[in-house]
Amino acid sequence: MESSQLENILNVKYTKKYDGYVQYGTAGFRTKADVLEHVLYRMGLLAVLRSKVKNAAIGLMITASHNIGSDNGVKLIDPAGEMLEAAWELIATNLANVEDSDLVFTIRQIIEEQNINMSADATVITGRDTRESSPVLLNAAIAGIQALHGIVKDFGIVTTPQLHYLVVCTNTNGSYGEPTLHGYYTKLSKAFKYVRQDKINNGQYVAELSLDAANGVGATVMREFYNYLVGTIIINMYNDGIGDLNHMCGADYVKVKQMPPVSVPNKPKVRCVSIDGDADRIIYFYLDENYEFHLLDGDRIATLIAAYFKELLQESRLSFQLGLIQTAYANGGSTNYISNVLQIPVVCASTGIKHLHSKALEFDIGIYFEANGHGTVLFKETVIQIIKNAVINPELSITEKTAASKLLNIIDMINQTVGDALSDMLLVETILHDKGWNIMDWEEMYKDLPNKQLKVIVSDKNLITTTNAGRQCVTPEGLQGEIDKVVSKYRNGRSFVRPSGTEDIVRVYAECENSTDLNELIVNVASLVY
Ligand code: NG1
Ligand code: ZN
Repeated sequence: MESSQLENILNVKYTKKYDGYVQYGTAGFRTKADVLEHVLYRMGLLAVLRSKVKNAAIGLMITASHNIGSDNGVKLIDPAGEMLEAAWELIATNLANVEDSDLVFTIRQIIEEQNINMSADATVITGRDTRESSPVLLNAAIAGIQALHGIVKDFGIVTTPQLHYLVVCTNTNGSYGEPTLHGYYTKLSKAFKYVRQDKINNGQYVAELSLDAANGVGATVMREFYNYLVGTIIINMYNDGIGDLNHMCGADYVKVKQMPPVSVPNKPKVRCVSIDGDADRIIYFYLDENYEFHLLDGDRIATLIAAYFKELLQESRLSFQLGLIQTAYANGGSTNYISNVLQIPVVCASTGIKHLHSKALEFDIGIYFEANGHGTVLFKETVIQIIKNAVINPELSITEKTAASKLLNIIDMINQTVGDALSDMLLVETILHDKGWNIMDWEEMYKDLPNKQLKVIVSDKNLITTTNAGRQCVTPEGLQGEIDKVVSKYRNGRSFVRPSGTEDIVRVYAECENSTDLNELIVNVASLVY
């Protein structure tokens, strides 16, 4: 299509019916589902342009992750599985908000500014979660893609990480994996089975867990995935699709409220897992014999992985530079443990997965996790090659080769394209199995500092700006000084405030040594923001 023949992209069905401003934030557009139809249509158009620019397939995922069921959202996935490039977030925001009368002009402007060859091919890989509004929004996106003659490859109901996987596999001609859901299930489950061999339980480890699927897409996908895992682990699924999405369940609820989700039986010492509405976040929890709740969040998962990799590298006598990436929300207890006990470099990145992902790429093996349970591990291609060579090196001992071969299989179990709750769950289960640990053994690695998060509703969250990975306020002037004054009164106290990138609120985080001080600390800091 020539840029001069764009008039037929005006589609009366998808005219702009909402006057409010929508913004492409850290997780794409996310708002009330009923104002999104024109946005999805326009994102379909934009995905085609992006595909032409990159000369590769682009992903388009319809989900609002852990938000309530009446919300929805869309995000575009770049060719290597990464989040959309920052400059295009601004283009997306502008395109979503222009009046219908300016739509053709704006598209033409993007084509010119980005120097897009309109005769190039374009492929958009689409997927959606289980929200009621998702099919209608998918149709809008497909109409947009087709209006610019893009090819649609729709995978229907998928988790966000599955869509990232499909994009990467498509763009690497299958070298990362087969670009189908069957390919995804096979790759992960084969590696999982290999590492645990035929041993079902091991020491304190019992191959049975409870999964809170947040009534989301994770439940649908897990039912299918389970067929590939039969005989290795028992997964008892709750919140598996009947109840309200993310309502009193799911990883975000359990992490923020620090309490168990509804519907999961209150049985002490049972290993429980909560994932979120699009299955890219995961946290573990259990109740002790006094029915007290214990949370093992993204920080715990990251430290478990880091410690295990360190051991495997020592056993295989391979030497790579390991690094761990956290955000300001990481518990101080975990950061101390990683630096002082594991002696692995820790980097604090800004909140939002793209920031962690890019820092992790700087290491041979970069482990990144947000405290909320979103994360994965990245391996440099050279590292994978060295491990592959080690597995077949006749000069290595059996112990060295076994460790190298475990590492190689673990790499296959990990969805390196983005944080993936189901892949991360298999990884944690593999480590616990190999170590013969129950969930209490895992928790004993280090002590978390008591911590809390609050959401504060303010008239304009953007009045607060921050620096130093969100840990210090720049504006309003004087606010940071006030926060420091409050925090200094508490032993091992730490607190910060930052505007959320996904909700119209300001987040307040606090931790300190004494749990009885915690409420006072966070309330005092929150009161500075009102
Ligand atoms: P915001 O709303 O910017 O705090 C939240 C999470 C991020 C990330 C994004 C995207 C917290 C404190 N923040 O961002 O970690 O996951 O959503 O989903 O959990
Ligand atoms: Zn999510």
